[in-house]
Amino acid sequence: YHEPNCAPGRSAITHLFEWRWDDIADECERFLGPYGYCGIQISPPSENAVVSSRPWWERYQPVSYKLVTRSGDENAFRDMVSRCNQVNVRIYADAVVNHMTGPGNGHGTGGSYYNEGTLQYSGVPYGPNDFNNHANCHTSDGGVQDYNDPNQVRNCRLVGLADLAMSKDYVRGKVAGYLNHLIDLGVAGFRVDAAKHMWPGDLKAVFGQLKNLRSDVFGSNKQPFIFQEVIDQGGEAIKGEEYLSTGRITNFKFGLELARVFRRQNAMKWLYNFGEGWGMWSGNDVVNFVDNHDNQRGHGGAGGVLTYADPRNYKMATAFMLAHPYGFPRLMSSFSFSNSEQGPPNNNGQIAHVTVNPDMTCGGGWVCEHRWRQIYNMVAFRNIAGSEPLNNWWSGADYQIAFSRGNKAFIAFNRESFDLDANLQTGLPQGAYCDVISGDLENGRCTGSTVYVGGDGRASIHVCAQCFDPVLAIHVGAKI
Ligand code: AAO
Repeated sequence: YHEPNCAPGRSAITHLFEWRWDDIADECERFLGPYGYCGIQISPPSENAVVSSRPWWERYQPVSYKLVTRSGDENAFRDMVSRCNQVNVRIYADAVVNHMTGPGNGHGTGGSYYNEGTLQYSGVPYGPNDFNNHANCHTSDGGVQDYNDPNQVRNCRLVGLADLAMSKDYVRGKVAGYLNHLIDLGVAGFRVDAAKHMWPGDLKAVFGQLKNLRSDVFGSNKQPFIFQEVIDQGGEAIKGEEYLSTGRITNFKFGLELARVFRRQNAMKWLYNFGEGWGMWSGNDVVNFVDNHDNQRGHGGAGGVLTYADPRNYKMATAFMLAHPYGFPRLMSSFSFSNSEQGPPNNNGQIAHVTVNPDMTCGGGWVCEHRWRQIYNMVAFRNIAGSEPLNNWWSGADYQIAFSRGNKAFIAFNRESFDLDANLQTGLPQGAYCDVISGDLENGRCTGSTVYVGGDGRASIHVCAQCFDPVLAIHVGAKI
């Protein structure tokens, strides 16, 4: 479950938060395929409760496993997966299987009736016996109150959401059936929402029922990629390690640590042993990110991460994530928001199409961090760097660092108040290279600054303190 199943030479995914399936299909063909993205985390595809103000979070309240949401129906979903796979871009579905809805009743986005009061979810169907209750959750209100009590975390309600009894064979079968349906449609794996709120043994039992991925797309005997949302920033009873036999986990320490560094609260030079050396899990066990859809808006633990709202630091932290060999990276692609509940850009409740500007950025309220030059060019950098080790580490001052990835790629960062001017070993073959942070290589010409590497691999590196982006990155894929 640890293998992302990327097409060869691809190594990063992006979360297209709340995008429509038809827009994602277009984005695969016109951008993500050509620019080397491995894949996409999509918003939950299962039918959800309709909350009157249409907040983004209604999609985390499943009503059934029918594939009908504001992003599109099953036909649109099938079309998206097949068109994306065709251009070597994988789809990872956000699987919300810990719970169903919060308090209320009515019809979901696919028309299925539900009633949380009587615990009836006719579209699955689930009934009252399929949920945890006071027999195994012992808190006064039936909700998770103390994160230091694993029994509460797994058997009680997360923020009031009806908690499925995944110890039951029937529930396991329904969940596995849902995930297998997505596998049949061609997905490459799953983000498992609220994994910390499910017992590791129950997850093992469910994943044990999963099919292999479609062999016509992925080759034979490939298991789905599974990355589990487990928030472990240290200091709670439940540890990320408990979930490593059923896949990778989301590394919530990563973005917090990088935010501190790029905000100048912890010297950048200490990054020399970033990753396992900083007490994080092994690189093969994690999905890393600078921010996610929760913590960028103050939900789900951990304020204090960098987001698109602080673009200069955000691009630097993202460049570091993509340049560094540790772990598997996920990029956030947001819609802009002014309050933390607000749903995506929409027309009378229908999610609006993403608009693309002539300069490749997005409009209409879609931020599209994944289309920022400093970010998509670093995706290419990571693909080129491949499995090359981190070499030629250099730090000139507390907030000036540089390193190479073998002899394929080189990057330098400056977060001091004075310029970085140094003759550095880049590890690269002799030649002229386009700095892919300040520009693009287009028709053999660099629209940004050029770096000349000598026969000894050394180059004079200049990263001004006041630059628009105080980062410089070169690689053998952008040699002039
Ligand atoms: C909505 C309403 C609620 C209402 C509910 C039911 O907002 O008021 O009660 O419906 O009617 C999303 C939204 C929720 C929304 C929900 C359902 O964020 O607001 O509720 O949809 O519509 C915990 C879980 C984690 C979860 C996170 C939000 O462990 O799994 O809460 N994330 C996922 C999704 C998320 C989604 C759901 C789960 C539900 O990504 O989008 O919710 O499907 C500690 C714990 C964490 C815990 C946080 C927050 O964090 O460790 O496990 O996350 O608290 O409760 C320090 C610590 C850090 C700690 C943090 C905060 O930083 O280091 O560990 O402080 O105390």
